[in-house]
Amino acid sequence: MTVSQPSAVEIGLMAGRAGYVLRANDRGAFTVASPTLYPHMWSWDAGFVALGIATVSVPRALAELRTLLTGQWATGMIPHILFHQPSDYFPGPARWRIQVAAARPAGVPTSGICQPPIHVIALSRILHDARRRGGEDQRLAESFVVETFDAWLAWHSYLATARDPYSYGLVEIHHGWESGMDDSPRWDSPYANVHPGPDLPPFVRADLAHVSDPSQRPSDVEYARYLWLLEQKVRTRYDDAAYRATGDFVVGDVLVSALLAAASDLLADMGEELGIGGGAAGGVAQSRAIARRFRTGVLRSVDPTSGLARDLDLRTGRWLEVESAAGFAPLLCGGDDAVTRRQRDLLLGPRWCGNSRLRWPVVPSVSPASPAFRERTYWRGPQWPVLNWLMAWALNRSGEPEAANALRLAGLSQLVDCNFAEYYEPLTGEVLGSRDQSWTAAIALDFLAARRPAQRRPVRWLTSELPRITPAQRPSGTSTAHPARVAGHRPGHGPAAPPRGSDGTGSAADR
Ligand code: 9WN
Repeated sequence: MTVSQPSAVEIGLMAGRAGYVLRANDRGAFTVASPTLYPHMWSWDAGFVALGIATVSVPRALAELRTLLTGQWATGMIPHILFHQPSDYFPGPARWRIQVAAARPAGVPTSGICQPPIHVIALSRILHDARRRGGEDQRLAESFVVETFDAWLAWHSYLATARDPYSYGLVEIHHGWESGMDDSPRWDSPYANVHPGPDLPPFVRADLAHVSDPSQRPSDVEYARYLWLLEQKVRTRYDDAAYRATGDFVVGDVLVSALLAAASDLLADMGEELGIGGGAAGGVAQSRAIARRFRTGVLRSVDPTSGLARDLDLRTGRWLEVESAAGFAPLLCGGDDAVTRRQRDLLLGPRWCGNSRLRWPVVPSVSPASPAFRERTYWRGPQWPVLNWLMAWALNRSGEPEAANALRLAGLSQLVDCNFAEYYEPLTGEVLGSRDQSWTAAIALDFLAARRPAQRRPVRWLTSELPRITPAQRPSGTSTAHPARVAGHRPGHGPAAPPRGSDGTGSAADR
């Protein structure tokens, strides 16, 4: 059976429906991550949400980031959740008990851990778009960067110091939630050393009430470990050094490190362009130094055999060898052309986006060829549209606009049913987890607004280039369209990397 290409009407509906989802999830100064499962502001969700909203309203996008910064701790940490309103979400403020922490923010209740530093990457894109539009949007975006430059630098410096005290060049995470990929098999080995004590306060999970099938979520055993680490953070009063001395889970995260490196370079670029953060000891120089250290750390983690970056268990000193999408960290931060080329080929090849079993040729959270792959379970295999966005962004950044565009188009095809799900079953395309997830709708808007070269395209223009969609390969079936075939890209024959544009995309501002 061949599924026909989305029509112009479907594409138009997607833009309208994505905007509607973000409007419905808008609570005034912030956007909930999803209407029922995640009724609060999440840190890395807010970054993606802001860049999607910016395609419609630059002031509202900037307001999202401004609200996020109201939760910033005195250490510079941006917490992973801001709890603006009561809800049944668990664990909520009563469990996080951040009143024990001297560095907590005044005003808004928050969690006590963080998430990947995507925010400056989003801000850089918003600035780039606002400049293209000029006028009031440009003025607002530029003054926002000037106003918040130090706050972003403090956030990055927190990660570079409190979370990398020995200058390994890998950001240390203290909880799987800090990776954004909660139950990824990346963390199976370190979590095996997390043993909830008998004094773990009892708990009732709220998340299972919001999904149709509990097996799509982490298990109760996993949840007990998550809550045990939370207790350990509370008992060390959210002091990073004290937690490091006693906590069960301390891991160097390659994806967080790569995002920090990329975001730090972009912050330095913006500082230079706007004439702020100057001088030898200024924010620009600090940002460049952070970028260099973490890029080096990420490149050092690459497994010569698999070509993928590896996390480092800092409790055991062991590299964690799992075929997860985080292994493409070097593609995000660059720094070694040979590694970048190898990663591009891997990403488009049969263990990843080019896998013939995939319903849509977009990056799965775990390779379908890996023994750890579980097609329906959360971060253990399903496709997360935000990961696909990151891969497309990274390909552009490394001078691969055709491959990036193929991921963008396949990603749009995946979203054409307008459910904007949290994640997708990679073999059947079934929607999983929450519906009307804000960051998924935001990604759709950003993908729809992508321009080439240097111009926004009318939405209907897209229909002619959407890939022909076929169902997943069944025993007797045909294979699905792959990025390489869709875009005419021949792995191993991509162009050499051009100089980077100011928003981190290719120099022709092409995505
Ligand atoms: C815990 C909000 C968040 C995302 C994470 C995703 C999930 C939370 C949860 O939802 O995590 O932070 O309760 O499962 O794993 O990446 O930011 O969308």
